[in-house]
Parts: sequence; structure tokens; C-alpha cells
Amino acid sequence: MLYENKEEIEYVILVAVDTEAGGLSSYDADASLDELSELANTAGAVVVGRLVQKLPHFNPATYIGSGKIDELKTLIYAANATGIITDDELSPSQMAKLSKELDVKVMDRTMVILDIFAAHAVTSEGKMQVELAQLEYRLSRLTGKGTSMSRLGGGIGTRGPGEKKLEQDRRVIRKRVAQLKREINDMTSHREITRHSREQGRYPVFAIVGYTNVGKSTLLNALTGAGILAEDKLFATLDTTTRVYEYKKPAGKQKILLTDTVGFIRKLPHNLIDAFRSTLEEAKYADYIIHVVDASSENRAAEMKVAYNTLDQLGITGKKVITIFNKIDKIIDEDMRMGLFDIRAVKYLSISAKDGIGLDKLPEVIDSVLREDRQLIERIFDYNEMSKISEIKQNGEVIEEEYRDDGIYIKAYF
Ligand SMILES: Nc1nc2c(ncn2[C@@H]2O[C@H](COP(=O)(O)OP(=O)(O)OP(=O)(O)O)[C@@H](O)[C@H]2O)c(=O)[nH]1
Ligand SMILES: [Mg+2]
Repeated sequence: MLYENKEEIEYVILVAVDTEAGGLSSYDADASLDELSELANTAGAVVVGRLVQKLPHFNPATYIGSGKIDELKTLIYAANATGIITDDELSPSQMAKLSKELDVKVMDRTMVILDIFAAHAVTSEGKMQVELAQLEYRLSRLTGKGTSMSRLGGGIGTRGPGEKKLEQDRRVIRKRVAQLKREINDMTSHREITRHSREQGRYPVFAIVGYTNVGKSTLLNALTGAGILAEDKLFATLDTTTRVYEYKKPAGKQKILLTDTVGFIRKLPHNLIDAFRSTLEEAKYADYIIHVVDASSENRAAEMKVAYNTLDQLGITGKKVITIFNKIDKIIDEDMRMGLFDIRAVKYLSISAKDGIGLDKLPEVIDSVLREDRQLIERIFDYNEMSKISEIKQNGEVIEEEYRDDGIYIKAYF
């Protein structure tokens, strides 16, 4: 695996099969390889080349066509590459055949993402989720028959064990998988209990979601001083963090809860989605979604689509979305600045979380969204009804408050 040989840098060639062949569908080999390149960098590898083949289908034996393999060999030789990374998950036999043909490390997108997750997991829950995903991935590679598969047992680079050892491995792995699933399940239900107890007298919850590396954690840090790791790396955040964000209003203050979540990406491996389901689904329990977009990204539109598709995939639909176009400090092209809108959002806003530009507009945007779900009330409360007024102040928005002879006049959204 990439991380296991930190001292030994991998020089890799990225390989993709473009099954669209100029078609109308949304797969964009270049954009997908840009993303794979970022993934490879994050995992510590150096990308030295790319190869894209247009084919109606993946080659079942070797992923790319046999003719293309010679071209790839030449490329590997010329660039002094030590490995390749394919843009799609390979079957065990595809991996074995390619390794044999090319005689360099053969990795696929899933392995690289798993490596990154493994290196970035901090909490015990995160670590267990990664281990589960890795074991499931290995298991699916161990169940095949034949000696070619055993070569792949321990990940790339290691020569696998014999058949008898494999059977033992399978048993041990299955046992560990079952144990991990139980423990993760316990943690999830524990979290549900704490979430439930938070529900009473609660503040509105906003989940910060979006494509990876767009600045979600930077935004939460800027607003709440949460001190979360924010880095120019994919999947810097693997755990959810919730913080109170308090802002001033003409009359009083508003508190909301902001939750930072795992970033999204194309082709997120299904093993990871399964293992991280409870973490990825955190946004399900939010009242509203804050969708952060890297406004300066060349693949902005595609990345927004990835974020919405992932939300759909996780069953997070029907919530009001505020879209925040971040990193506007990086935009130099005027045309790029022009296209900053999102028809799926109820509100959108352009900011730079890093430079603090536009953040002052956020309270107004949040208020207007909260207001849509509140009703305007106008009433005179008795002086012994102060607790009601503080309830309104905490969970609603007071616009006018006046102490009169006959009581306290309140005009508020609640
Ligand atoms: N120029 C610029 N860079 C930013 C801005 N906001 C964040 N960044 C940088 O973008 C990189 C990613 O930021 P993060 O906050 O880690 O992004 P994230 O969305 O939490 O990423 P993951 O957790 O990895 O999915 C960091 O290097 C930040 O410094 C911004 O407004 N302008
Ligand atoms: Mg983050």
C-alpha cells in the first residue's frame, strides 16, 4: 500500500477506460483522472503519466484492451513508473493479469481511497470503520479460487499465502468483520441516544456537506473556532464535529448547531459507504443543509452534481439547502464568477472562508431560511410569562420587544 512504504515513493501512471466514447452521459475521463491524481498525491504518490482508452466496455480480462497494454508498458518504461492506478475498481483476476503483464504495482482507485481513509482516521470509530472497509475489500478478493488470487492477499507488493492459509485468513477476517460491525453498531446507537437528548430545547441543526477539499472544515473553524484540521488534502475530515455557532441579531442572539462532515467524491467505494454509512448519513439528522462548493474549481459544476448525487444516494433529500460558494479569493476569471448560482438551493452566498470575505452575510441568509419555517407572532405577554419569552428568544427570532404597562409586547418569528 502507498502509505506503508513512505520512504519509497511510488511513481504512478493513471489509467482510465472511457466507456462514453464521446457520448452524452456525464462520465468525464479527464475530470475523473484529475480527481484520481489528487487522490494519488494525497496518498503520497507522484503521478508521472496518464493513459485513457475509449472502449464501449471494460475489458473483462485486463480492464484496458490488450493492444493498449503494450502502449502502457512503453509509458511505464519511459516515465520510470513503479506502479499504475486504475480509475475503476479491478476484479481480483484483472489485477492479477495486469500485475503479471506489467510487472509493476497495480492499484485501483478503491485501494487508494482506503489508504487515505486509513491514514486520516483519528477516532476509534473512524479507525474501526476503515478497518471494516479494508477487510471487506480484502475478503472480496480472497473468496476467489486459484493461486493467482493468493498473490493479492496482503495488498500490493506482498506475495500472498497458499490456499490453506487463505482459508484460515478468511475465517479470521470474517470473525473480525462481525466483531467490528457489532462495535460500530453500538457506537451508532449510543450517538443516537445523545442526539436524542440534544433534541429537547434544541437549536436548529445545519449540516455542512460538499465535495472533498472545498473548505467545509475551514468554514466551521472560521465561524466557531472549532480548531478542526483543515488541509489541502482529500478527506482531511473523517469524523463529524458539531459546534454551536452564535451570531448577533438586531434583537438578541441566534444559536444554531453546525456539523462538519466527511467530503464526497466520485465513485466512493461501496465498502466505504457501507462502513461509513452512519458517519456519512449524519446530515440526515440535520434540519438544513449547507452545501459548500469550491467556486474556483474548474470542475465546479461536476463537483456540485457529485455532492447532490451523494446526498440522494444516502437518502438525504427534501431538506432546504443553502449553497456557499467558497474560495472566491482564488477566482481570477470573470466568467467563473458570473456562474455562481445553484437552482437546487433556497439561498446562495459567495465567500472566502480563509480570508473571511462575505462571512458577515451568513447570519442574514440563515435567518431568512429559518424564517421561512416560522410564523410571525405578535402578542402581549404577562410579566409572569418571562419563560415563554426566553423560549421564543432561544428558538425563534424576536423582532420587536417593548415593555409596556399592560405587559411585554413581542413581535417575533417562532
Ligand atoms: N484560497 C482559499 N483556500 C481555502 C479557502 N477555504 C479553504 N481553503 C483551503 O482549502 C483546503 C481544504 O480546506 P478544508 O477546510 O480542509 O476542506 P474540507 O472541505 O473540510 O475538506 P475534506 O475534509 O478533506 O473533505 C485547505 O488548504 C484550506 O486552507 C478559501 O476561502 N480560499
Ligand atoms: Mg474537512
